Amino acid sequence: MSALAQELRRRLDTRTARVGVIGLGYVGLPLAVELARAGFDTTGIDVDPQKVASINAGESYIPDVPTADVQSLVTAGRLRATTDYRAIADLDTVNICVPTPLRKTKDPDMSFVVSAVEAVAEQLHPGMLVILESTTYPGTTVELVQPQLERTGLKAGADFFLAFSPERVDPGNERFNTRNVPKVVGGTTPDCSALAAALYGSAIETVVPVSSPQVAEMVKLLENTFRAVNIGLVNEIALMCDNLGIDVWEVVDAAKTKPFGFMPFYPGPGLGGHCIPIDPFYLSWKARQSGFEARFIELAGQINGSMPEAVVHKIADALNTQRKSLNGSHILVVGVAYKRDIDDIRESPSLDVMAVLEQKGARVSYIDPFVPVLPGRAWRGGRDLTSLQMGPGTLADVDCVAILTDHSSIDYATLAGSAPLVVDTRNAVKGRYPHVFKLGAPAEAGTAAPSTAEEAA
Ligand code: SAJ
Repeated sequence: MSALAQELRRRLDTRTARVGVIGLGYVGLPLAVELARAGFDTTGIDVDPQKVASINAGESYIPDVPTADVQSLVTAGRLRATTDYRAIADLDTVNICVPTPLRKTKDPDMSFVVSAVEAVAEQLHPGMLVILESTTYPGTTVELVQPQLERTGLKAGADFFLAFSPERVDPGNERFNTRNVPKVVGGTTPDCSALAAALYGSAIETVVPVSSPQVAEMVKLLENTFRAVNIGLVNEIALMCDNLGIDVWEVVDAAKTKPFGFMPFYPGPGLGGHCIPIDPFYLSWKARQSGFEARFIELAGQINGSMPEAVVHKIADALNTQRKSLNGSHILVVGVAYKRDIDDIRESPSLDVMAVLEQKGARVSYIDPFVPVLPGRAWRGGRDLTSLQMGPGTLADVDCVAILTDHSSIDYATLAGSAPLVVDTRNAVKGRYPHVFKLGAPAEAGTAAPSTAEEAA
């Protein structure tokens, strides 16, 4: 190891290194807290003055980070936050945890990473360790970040140290957290890998060094593409089962009894969240740059993207059994968050379903205990909505209940018992009822309304 690397290693081992985290969201804040808890003097940096003020007031705005933890670390002088990027000049290490969204064209939007790296470059000094955590296409660290930093004249691996380490934060997961989820890390040189591993090793139980930043970047994309493709597969199986009159939920439950070589995924109204719908397109974009067409990713995207329309058709078909049209019907959507028991509506397929229902003339309302208000621009319905409360009168003028996200706190048996019609996309209603239509399962016999007066007689 060079003298610079040895000195940084000493500071890491003795917890005297001054560490920093850029981007204090659901990834950055938990990481900053773990580094401060490990004994480092930790500085959080964010463009949002509200986040900075909350942290310095000892308050957490991330549900997975207890305010008490922030309070005690700030009081101990171990954690602070600032909007001033010049603070980087005093840091020995900095982790970049800023968003990497997709543009409308499904191309990567690297603007947040570029501006964060630019800020680091302005303050870069010999002996610094820079780690990118933002999910991105393989090659970002070496092809984009390294040249941007080396324009200072300093060289990665010799004057400063550079690595990539994918974030594996699963918001709301009570079992897995920043400390106990293994951390993959790949440096541009062996010294870079060793120093990044030493930093994480101080705060995280298991560190998994890999040979390069590209491998580490690809690990994350494989993890999330695996999910997107398998969700797309089970959604296609559900559409097949709809046609074949087979209950896909029963099929998956039986398939998961296989103790090896199988992992259950479940059908749904589409693919929401800020990871799974986004990350695979970073990979397919990069593959396309080298002339390779990532067909699984594109196909999964098409299937998952078609699910909201499939759900609307299911609702129309269900109304049809009661001689009702979508146009003019009141549809109560249950669950607008993108997955169970969280309040995040980013990319939620529920919003797509609601927008299409509105376009087709249905009157849309919703219930979601985690999302009290829904701005019109969020669901493209042109008006702000507020979550209804479940009560005796709630369903009085409802023509169909559409269960799109199956929050645990809702009593689906009572809901199904008092609703005239239910479309269930999450198998939330246990059992089979003539008026409950499940995604990927046959309607119960005897549901068709009488088609002639004689039959009705
Ligand atoms: N979904 C299905 N069927 C499934 C699983 C998910 O329709 O079987 C839908 C969800 O409803 C949601 C979307 O897919 O709309 C994404 O769900 P997710 O369970 O993948 O949850 P995310 O988006 O919060 O993914 C995160 C990811 N974490 C990181 O990227 C660090 C992912 O890697 C995790 O595996 C996932 O949480 C998790 O396991 O909870």
